[in-house]
Amino acid sequence: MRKTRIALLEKGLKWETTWVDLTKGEQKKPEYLAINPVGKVPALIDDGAVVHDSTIINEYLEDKFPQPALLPGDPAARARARSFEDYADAYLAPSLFKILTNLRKPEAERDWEKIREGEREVKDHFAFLERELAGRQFFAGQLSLGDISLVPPLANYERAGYRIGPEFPNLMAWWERMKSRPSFAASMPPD
Ligand SMILES: N[C@@H](CCC(=O)N[C@@H](CS)C(=O)NCC(=O)O)C(=O)O
Repeated sequence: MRKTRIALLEKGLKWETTWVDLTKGEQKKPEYLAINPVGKVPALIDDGAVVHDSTIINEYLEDKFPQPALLPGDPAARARARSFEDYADAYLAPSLFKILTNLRKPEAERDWEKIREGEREVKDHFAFLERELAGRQFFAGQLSLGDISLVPPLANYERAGYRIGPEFPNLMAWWERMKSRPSFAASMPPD
């Protein structure tokens, strides 16, 4: 998953990828279930340890390879960074899902009400993120796992033809900042 590739890249770590073809159901085959019994990607194998779930993998990377740090030192700032990780997964991603799953369907099968609902929700999320960035370069002051978690959903939003509007200048500037990092291009999915 891109979120994990960005964390690996930001930490300067090397890894080898084995792509699991979800369209062929490879994630439910015994060979993969032996690695991740939950049957979902991604999973990380490191030094004999198997870690799954992209959030947990990134926390593992932070614990095992603390430099460069992707969480601030102060407990309150760490909690703030993690809260944006949670926001990306629990709130932003489900709203985007309403849009993207429908846009992937043939035109006649699209549920436009769902798409519009998703679009409205995304705007509300952007308004929140805009406020949270006031006076900050990154959501928790320094680059963190919180910023990184927001990148894949926003990249998918852009790939679908949407743009963050000029009514969200802090978010736009932050997005350009994230896209200009080498980890953005280097983590691009293969398709
Ligand atoms: N919370 C998990 C979600 C994992 C997840 O849902 N992965 C999807 C791909 S993005 C998957 O494996 N889907 C295949 C399936 O559910 O069978 C994470 O962040 O790693």
